[in-house]
Amino acid sequence: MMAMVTFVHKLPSSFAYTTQQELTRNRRAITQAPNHPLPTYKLVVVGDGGVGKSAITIQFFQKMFVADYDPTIEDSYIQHAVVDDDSCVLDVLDTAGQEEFSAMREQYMRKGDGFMIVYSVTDPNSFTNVPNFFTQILRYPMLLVANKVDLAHLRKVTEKEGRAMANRLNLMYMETSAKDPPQNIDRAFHEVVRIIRNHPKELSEERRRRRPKCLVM
Ligand SMILES: Nc1nc2c(ncn2[C@@H]2O[C@H](COP(=O)(O)OP(=O)(O)OP(=O)(O)O)[C@@H](O)[C@H]2O)c(=O)[nH]1
Ligand SMILES: [Mg+2]
Repeated sequence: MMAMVTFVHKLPSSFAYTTQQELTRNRRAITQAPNHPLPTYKLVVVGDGGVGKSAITIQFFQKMFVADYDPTIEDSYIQHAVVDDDSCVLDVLDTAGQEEFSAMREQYMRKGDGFMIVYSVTDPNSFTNVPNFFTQILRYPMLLVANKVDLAHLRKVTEKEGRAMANRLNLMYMETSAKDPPQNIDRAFHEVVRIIRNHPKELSEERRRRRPKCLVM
């Protein structure tokens, strides 16, 4: 296993952007544990409702599969991790896929250091929606995640189609299953960290500057 998990914090959903003071206090407790502060990467998990964003995130942080579907409003998780021998803090925002909870979308699209765009291979609509999430995200880096690959008999979006979409959008692609035994869950989070680490900061800034100030939908 690549991750050395030393602690997990699940922050209540209202916590992430409303009680900044508490978030800062929590983060300080984590980053001040070693003698020097660790780099913190803010990862944001986006995608349609029901594709498995929470299941993926909870499998990564708590090593368990949540079989029930409880639509998310917004949840944050913080955890120490070691990726390629380098320690860091992962601050992960599990977002709402359901439209009625999507009011915070614009804010978190601006705040992430890295994004996972998740779709379900059993849900073609979630696949069709991937480019919408792509164009809403104002910052690279991103990883395209095809989830629920354990449901082979229900699969409607092939690996070939997934890879073609990733190529078209110039994204890395990974197939996952949050169900036990999990497939590629740790690898997906670690891959986003790698993409962030390898991505020149100036490019993100440049890309953001070039974005139109308002989008006509
Ligand atoms: N078989 C299987 N089921 C999964 C997998 N990932 C998620 N599920 C199930 O799919 C349903 C929805 O998963 P969630 O993780 O809640 O979906 P979500 O993307 O967080 O949905 P919202 O919070 O509404 O955006 C749940 O019943 C999960 O148990 C997977 O990899 N395999
Ligand atoms: Mg969820």
